[in-house]
Amino acid sequence: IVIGAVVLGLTLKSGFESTFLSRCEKFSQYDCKELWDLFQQAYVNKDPCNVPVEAYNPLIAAAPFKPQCNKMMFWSKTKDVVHGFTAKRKDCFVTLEDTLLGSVLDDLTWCGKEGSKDTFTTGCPGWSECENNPVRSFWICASAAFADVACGDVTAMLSGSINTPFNPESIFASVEVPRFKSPRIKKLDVVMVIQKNAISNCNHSSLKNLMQALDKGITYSCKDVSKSRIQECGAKPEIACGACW
Ligand code: ZNA
Repeated sequence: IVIGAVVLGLTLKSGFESTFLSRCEKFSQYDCKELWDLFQQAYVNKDPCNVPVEAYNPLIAAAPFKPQCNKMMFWSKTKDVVHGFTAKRKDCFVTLEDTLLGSVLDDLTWCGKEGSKDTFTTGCPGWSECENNPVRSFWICASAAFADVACGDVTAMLSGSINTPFNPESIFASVEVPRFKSPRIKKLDVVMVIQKNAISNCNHSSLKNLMQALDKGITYSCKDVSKSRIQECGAKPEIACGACW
């Protein structure tokens, strides 16, 4: 069958391409085949340690993020809590992973190889193995574009279970916060996720750095909120978004 397909000039879809297209097709109004082609052009036939952030600009231009003022949610080291919440309360917040490109590529690994037209899902460089790897460059490019359209009051969920809740190395600190501009953004509401094992909270010194990094004119607030309260708000649609914490 494979030989027959090749003779006929057809190409078989890889599992990765099928996942990309089926996740994409949940969003109507986009040409998913065109997005797949633009996506591949960023990394296919390239050294997987030499894919710059800008390689994904054409893809993002074809499926731009739309501003959703007062609903945009950022996060760092709180992925599971955030998505557990936003999965149920789409009325309250949207994360990058709720957008077309974010949801299509969330939790996937991919890379190309010099001299090959294929997409690989194994043997790809790890997140910090080399800086310009295809996965890291995509998330930096997408995070920058998502932060560029943020407006009104934005929310960020940070973790009270780590030593440095606002870590300068994180994408949140290095890519997203520097793009928050007044007067487009009025306020940053930090939600510190507090679990039993908490070792930091809104008083942590790294949050002073966050305050200082904010564009003049953006108001800052921080609230310590237990993980159970966040989950309760996720489970009870009758709680108004503004009353969650
Ligand atoms: N959905 C994603 O996989 C993803 C999303 C990856 C990277 C960034 N984002 C954006 S940026 C997201 O929408 C948040 O608004 C921002 C979070 O980035 P962060 O501040 O760097 O937070 P984080 O928890 O350290 O990293 C976020 C995700 O990046 C993780 O869940 C991993 O998928 C990946 N990641 C980050 N650092 C590493 C890593 N994967 C492997 N090794 C690492 N050292």
